[in-house]
Amino acid sequence: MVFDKKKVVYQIYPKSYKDTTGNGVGDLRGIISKLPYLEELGVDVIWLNPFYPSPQRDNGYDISDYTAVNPLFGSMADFEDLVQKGKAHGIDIMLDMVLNHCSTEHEWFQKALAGDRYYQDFFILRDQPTNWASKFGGNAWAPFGGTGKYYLHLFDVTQADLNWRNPHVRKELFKVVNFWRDKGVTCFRFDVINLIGKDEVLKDNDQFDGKPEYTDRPIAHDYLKMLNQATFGQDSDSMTVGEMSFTDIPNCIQYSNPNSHELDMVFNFHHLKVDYDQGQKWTLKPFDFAELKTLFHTWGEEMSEGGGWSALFWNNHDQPRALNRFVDVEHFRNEGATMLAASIHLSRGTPYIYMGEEIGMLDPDYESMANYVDVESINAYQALRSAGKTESQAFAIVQAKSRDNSRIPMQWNDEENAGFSTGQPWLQVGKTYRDINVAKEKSGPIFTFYQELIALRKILPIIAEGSYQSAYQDNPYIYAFERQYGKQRLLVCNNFFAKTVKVPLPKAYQEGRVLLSNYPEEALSDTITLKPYQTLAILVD
Ligand code: TEU
Repeated sequence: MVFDKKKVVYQIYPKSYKDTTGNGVGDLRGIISKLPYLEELGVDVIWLNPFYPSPQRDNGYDISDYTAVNPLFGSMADFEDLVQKGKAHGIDIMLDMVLNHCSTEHEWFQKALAGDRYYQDFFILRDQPTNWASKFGGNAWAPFGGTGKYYLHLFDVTQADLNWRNPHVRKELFKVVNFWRDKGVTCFRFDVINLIGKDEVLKDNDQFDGKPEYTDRPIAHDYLKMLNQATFGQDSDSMTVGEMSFTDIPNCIQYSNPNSHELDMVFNFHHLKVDYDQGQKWTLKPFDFAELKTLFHTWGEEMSEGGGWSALFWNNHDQPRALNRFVDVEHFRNEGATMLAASIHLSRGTPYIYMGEEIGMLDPDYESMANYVDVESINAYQALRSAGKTESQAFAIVQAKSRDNSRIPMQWNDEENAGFSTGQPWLQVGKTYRDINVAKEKSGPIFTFYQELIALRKILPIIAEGSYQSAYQDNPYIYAFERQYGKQRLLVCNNFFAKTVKVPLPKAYQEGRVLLSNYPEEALSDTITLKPYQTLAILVD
């Protein structure tokens, strides 16, 4: 069965959502306590970042036990309660499955290290390392104990890549997914799942990254079909999303077209690299709007034509806040936040909201490196310093780019620690929490706009299902698209700049009606005037 396209997903970083114990770390009971809030917003699914036992070197993406709950976040009984109570609020739980790698503290790795041949074949071991860089800096291979061999870790040195070529590994990983299915979970997010199909022969290459030897290889599609068949493919109400690192459109169509029996939808990150200088993350550059637009149009049209499906998002736990990247937040936070929301919620794909986005949360603007805890940020700062950047230059880059930007505690109210915890939060709260918090924003323009977008999607199939065509391609300020469903047409115009822009409105739309805007409504005529960061959606029935 094809999953329900009317659904909207809300992402929760459990460590930072709501702490009920006072230990400074968010927990499952905290999430349960916020279910009424999430129901009021209108979301259907909550995706939880990993809460399994883990040494927390990469905040839970280094899993040491796939089928248990880290006591830091609560117990298995709490999780079961969350599933039950979630259902009572009309909310399903989406679990994060990190099946490309596990922690070096996982018993599989420990047994392998102790000399067990069966478990050694669970990992990617070689006599000689290649020249590939790890995605978190340094070489991607580390000595495998005292054996003289090396193991592959595309991420942190404590995240060992699993050998999917070994059928025993696949069997174990499928068992993990089925363990959670048995708990009533039907929705899954698969971490960097396009990296699971490593080539048999791994070689040095000029880019020092080995990407072609492990990204989007045909065998990854085969493994996904097996995963689907052995696990969630058996549920009529499943919903799955694959996180695709450095991918392309043909592969994403294949991953997400229902005929392939792989996944329901895919995340890609191209649109969040338009402020990277020469493709490098640890740089500072204003965003390139023309590039952003071309990417959205190309992906939108080609995924639509090929029957693929995208997970649409501006924010997640790995990204600084989109508001800080794409909007003049000092003057137009409300307008910018609502425009960004409409630009994906009215587009073709499933929208994902990252906690705090619905109240327009911002980056924390920390003033010292001592505030940052993320392994990637700390490594990057050191690498920038070694490459000759001054302390303040390196800091400015980390401040703009760190993943900790989005991982700060959720801002519930203007009380101590933003109402997140009565203890010392594991990551310092953002500076803005006295002005920007749920208590204050719930009746404000951003939260209510999100409610409206989510509600519209439920009643208008053109939003959930319509096709995608680009519009006003040549206008340098506007990102616009048309949706089509039977005889209905929807035009969505988004002004990405702090200036007023006028464009002609085609005749057919002059007779339409304004479905939604983030400015007071005006009558339609032969020209539309878009105010700073205005979004305007016009429907023709
Ligand atoms: O992220 C995969 C990924 O591609 C990231 O490396 C991303 O590019 C980077 O964080 C941006 O700087 C996933 C998870 O979302 C991330 O939190 C994990 O650290 C990573 O996998 C390893 O599991």
